[in-house]
Parts: sequence; structure tokens; C-alpha cells
Amino acid sequence: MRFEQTFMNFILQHQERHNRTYHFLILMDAIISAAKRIQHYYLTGALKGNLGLVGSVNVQGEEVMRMDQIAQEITIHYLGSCGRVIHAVSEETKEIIPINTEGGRYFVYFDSLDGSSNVSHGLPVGFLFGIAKRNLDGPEDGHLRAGKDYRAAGMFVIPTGTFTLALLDSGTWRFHIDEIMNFVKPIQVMLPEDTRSWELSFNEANRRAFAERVQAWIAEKERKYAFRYLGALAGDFHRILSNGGLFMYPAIVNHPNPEKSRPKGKLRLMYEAAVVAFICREAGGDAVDEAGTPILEIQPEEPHQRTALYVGSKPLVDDIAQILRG
Ligand code: FBP
Repeated sequence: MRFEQTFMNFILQHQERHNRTYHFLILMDAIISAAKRIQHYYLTGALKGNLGLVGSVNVQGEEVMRMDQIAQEITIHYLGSCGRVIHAVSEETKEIIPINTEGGRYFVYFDSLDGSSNVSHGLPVGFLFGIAKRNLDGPEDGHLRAGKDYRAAGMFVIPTGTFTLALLDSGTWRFHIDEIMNFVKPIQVMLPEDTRSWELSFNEANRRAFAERVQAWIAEKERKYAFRYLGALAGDFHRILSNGGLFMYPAIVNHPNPEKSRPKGKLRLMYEAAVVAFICREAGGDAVDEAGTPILEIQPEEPHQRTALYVGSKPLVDDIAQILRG
């Protein structure tokens, strides 16, 4: 009998190869346990009536969904139980969440249920996370880390059970869930160079509110590439990783309804944009903001800072970045 390599065996060998400690394994075990439990609650959400609204508004000014709360509580439970996390930043909580401030080793930035517009329909959503490490050589001031300081970043596409993890200088790996709910069969992911499969992904409804130069760039490129949009970052970026192309959530600069304008972008830097940018870099791609600045270089000033995002195949990112830098 032969069985696929498990995620835990993969990461154990990775740590051994790099003479690293077991602390990271314990943290990853916690994150994987959280994702599996969120997957279970999401799969049974309609049945148990958990796909509705709670009736309150979160730090982003968005209506909180019951599943947002459930995913948050599950994640905080497991991050707390592993003892390896100093503090966490979560999309659902205004303040930084202190966990094991004395004994912890890592900072975790996460959005445990991304793609809220898909939740009430039970459609694909994502669990996104970025991991940074405390300063082991001197005093630690707990400052928010830029994406370039992340040690790892990952995303689960729920409920399809696909897990993608990028490790600093060690590539981007995809795992699939097997019949006993183990993540197995690590496959290294590199963005395809063959442009025939490349796609563009953005919310077409906002196109007329993008900057003129971005609209012009899209009008030129859309003749060459297919268009796909799920409305959940994890799902849309998962496709880009497989087929190549560009996912973009540009700044919304002149929306007819001023309330919908987002000159600074919509997506959150620390637990959305920097996570997919890190995964993309380790898969041979790149990511920039509305000024053409590399996403991983942006130093966060506050936990829920927003940014525009252009992420995907390097030639396309370089091309749009040139336009954005003017
Ligand atoms: P949430 O974290 O509130 O779900 O917002 C993020 C997100 O849903 C992304 O997953 C997705 O890429 C984008 O917003 C969709 O936004 P829109 O519905 O405006 O296209």
C-alpha cells in the first residue's frame, strides 16, 4: 500500500533541512486544525442556519455574518492553544489581539473567512494568513511587519479543501485534502509562462470607476486574455496561480455613488494583499499597489490599512506598474 506524503511530514522535512525548530510545526498544526473546523462549519452552515447575519457591524463597517464570528472564534481558540503566537491581527477585531505575549514566537495576521459576498450562498470563500517571527537577537517592539518580513503565508479555499502555503525562499506549495481530512501530496506551484492560459480577474461593475489609465490598460489587454471573477480573493487568486494572468482590485476613484469610492483600495494590506503577494512571489510572480509600489515593501501604519492590489504574472505586473508609476 502506498499513501501520499502528508503536510506535516512535508513541513517536518523542510524544518530539518533548514535546521529549524519544531515551533513552526506546532503553529501550522493549529492553523490547519482551525481551517478544517471552519470548513466543517461552512459545509454544514446552511443546514445549521449559520449563513445569516448577526445584526452587528465590524471594524470595517461591514455587517457581521454568523460564519465570520464562528471562523474568528475557532481561529483564536487554536492560535491560543498552540502557545506560539505573541499577537494576532484579524479582520474581525479592531485592536491587535494579544495572545502569548511573553512566550510566543510568531505574529499571525489573518482573515479567517474572506469573500463575505459568497457566504450566504455557500460559495467559495478563503482563509488567508501571514506569519512573521519575533526578533530573536534583541528586544522585540511588536511593530506591525511588512510583507517582506513574513516567514510564511497561506490560503485555504473553503469548502473545496485546497491549501496553498508559501515558505520564505522555499517556494509555494499546494496540498489537497484526502479522505481522512489530511492535507497531502505537496505540489510546487509556479505561475505558467505560457500566456495562452492567462486570465484577467476584477470586478467588472467597478471598471468605469477605475483610474482612466487603468481602464485603458484593461481595454488593451482584455482582447488577449480571458476574464474570470468569483468575488472571493482566495478563489480568484487560486485560479491566477494555476492559469497565470492578473487579479486586480484597483482604487475606485470616481464612482457615481461617492460612498462606493475607494481611493486607497478596498483590500486590507496585512491579511489579504500581503498574503497573496508573498504566495505569488514564491511562485515566480509579483504584486504592486496603485502607485506601482511593491506590496511586500509597504510598511503597515495600522492593522486594517487598505491598499489597491495588482497581483499575478510578473510580465503583466511589470506592465501595469509602469502605467501606474506614470
Ligand atoms: P471581505 O473580507 O469583506 O470578504 O472583502 C474582501 C473581498 O470579499 C475579497 O475576497 C474579494 O476579492 C473582494 O472583497 C470582492 O469585492 P467586490 O464584491 O467589491 O468585488
